[in-house]
Amino acid sequence: MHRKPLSLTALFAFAALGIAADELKNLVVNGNMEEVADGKPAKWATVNSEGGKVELGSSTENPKEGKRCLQMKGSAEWAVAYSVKIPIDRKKTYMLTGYARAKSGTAYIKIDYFQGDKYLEGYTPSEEVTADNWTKLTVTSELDRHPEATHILVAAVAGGDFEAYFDDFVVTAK
Ligand SMILES: [Ca+2]
Repeated sequence: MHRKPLSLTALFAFAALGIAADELKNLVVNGNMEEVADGKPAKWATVNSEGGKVELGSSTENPKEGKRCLQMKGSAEWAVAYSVKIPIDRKKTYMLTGYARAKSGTAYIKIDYFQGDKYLEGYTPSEEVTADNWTKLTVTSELDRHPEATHILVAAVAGGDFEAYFDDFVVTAK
């Protein structure tokens, strides 16, 4: 049987798909919270305000996506679970989407700005969630406000007497 070689049009179509796939690649390590280490979402760590406490866990209770989500339980002015840092291309804009629900207390997500390992004391928050319904949250990077930033990370934030759940964090660059 005579087979035609791939047409140029088809090759261009494949190239365009390659570019689209790259742009849509999720830059958050374990953003879907499916990977677990020591009973917690792997590659996520916590910090909290002075005098507060937070327990980080991997929960199978009503995840938004897949089989697991990130759980934060505790009491604090604020408690943060943060991702591995993402090196940035300053010519691009970074879009974070993620889901949160708060059984108690408050929950939101944010982008933090870093110069190497140094926190630039700047962040961009999403809307706040105070209900136990999965809510899609969106944050767009503001690199022009942080001219020294070389990295970002994404974080889940809970406050008050909280039991909050987070899932499906995705960062894409455009
Ligand atoms: Ca998940």
